[in-house]
Order: sequence, then C-alpha cells, then structure tokens
Amino acid sequence: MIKLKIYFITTNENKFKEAHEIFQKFNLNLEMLKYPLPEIQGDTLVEVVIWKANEAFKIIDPPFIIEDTGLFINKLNGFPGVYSSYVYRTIGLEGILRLMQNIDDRNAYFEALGLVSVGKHVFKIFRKRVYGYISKRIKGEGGFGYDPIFIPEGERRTFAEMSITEKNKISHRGGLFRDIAHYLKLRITR
Ligand code: ITT
Repeated sequence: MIKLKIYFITTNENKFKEAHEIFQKFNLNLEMLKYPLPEIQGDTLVEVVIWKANEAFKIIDPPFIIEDTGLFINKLNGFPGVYSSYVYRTIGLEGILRLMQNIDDRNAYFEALGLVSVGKHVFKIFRKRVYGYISKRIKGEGGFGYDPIFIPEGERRTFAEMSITEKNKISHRGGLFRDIAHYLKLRITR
C-alpha cells in the first residue's frame, strides 16, 4: 500500500528530525519541505501560523503541517515568545542568561503551535506546552535553539543534554506531533 505523504514545511532540520521520529512510530510518512515561508511578526503564534498557512496554500496541496514555537519566560512577561527566532539570532542564549542574571524565579515554558491542512483553506490547529525553567548556564551539546538553557520540570538536565528520543517523550514538539499523528491516523483510516 502506498503511504500518503505529509509535508512538514520548515527550514529547521532539527524540528523535522524530532517530528519524523514520532511519525515513524505511527507508520506515517512525513517529508520535509524546506521552503522559507514569509513570516509576519504577529502578536501570537496562532496569527503567525495562519498567515504562513495562507502562503503555503499558494504553493502546495494539502496535507501539510506548519509549526511555530516560542519560549515564554514568566518573569520577562513572556519574552522572547513570538520573537524567539529574532532574539535567538540577535542576543542569543548569553543575552537571555544576562537578562535573567538577578532573577530567582526562572520558570518558563515552550509552546508549540501546529497547523495541519486537511483541505484547501481548511485546517486544524494543535497546541502543546512543556513547563520548566531557565538554567543558570549553557549546558549540553545536543538539541538546538534554546535547548541548552531549558530544563523541563522534574529533570536536572537541559533538553540539550538529552537524545532526540528522550526530549520527544516530554517536549512540546513530541506531544504536539503525537496529537497530530493520532488525528491523521483517524482521518486517513476512516
Ligand atoms: P521554521 O519557522 O522554518 O519551522 P524556525 O527555526 O524559525 O523554523 P520556530 O519559528 O518554530 O522555528 O522557532 C523559533 C525559535 O525558537 C528558533 O530560534 C528556534 O531555534 C527555537 N526553537 C524552536 N523549537 C525549539 C526547541 O524544541 N528547542 C529549543 N529551541 C527551539
């Protein structure tokens, strides 16, 4: 039987690797479409993914997935949040640690917003969070982005000190893509 191809439109190979590992377990065929969708600087992740989806509908037929993630730090009023990409590229991890220098409350969370197109301009949105805190220093060689400064609840290690499989078990993206996989399985096999 030919397996339906589902495209994950992203420029980030690490995000794709994590999502792909989950989809493999569900026997779903996830392909990376490395296409830089123009991005608006919206106020919420939902705004950003919906805008990106409208651009995606111009170049590709469903089913496809778009995902946008942000790191939200409580004491910084949710910063960097929707600005996570820009902040990572500019002040980076050292910049975030500097901003947090004299702050004891280090609670933060990752939120991943996933959009699955199921028909032309018809889509379903998924959301997943993982709570944790910002470490005092940069730790770990694995992962990407903010992983070396994020310690999930109940752990002592940062995401960057974990394998993809370990991170996927507890992360925002792991949970998000499991939910999406369950949903697609139901739709495809119905
Ligand atoms: P696409 O938009 O092309 O999918 P991106 O790298 O821009 O790729 P996001 O907008 O979702 O992805 O990510 C915003 C920022 O947050 C960016 O700097 C990422 O490196 C970082 N990020 C996303 N997911 C992360 C994760 O699981 N762990 C650590 N950092 C993450």
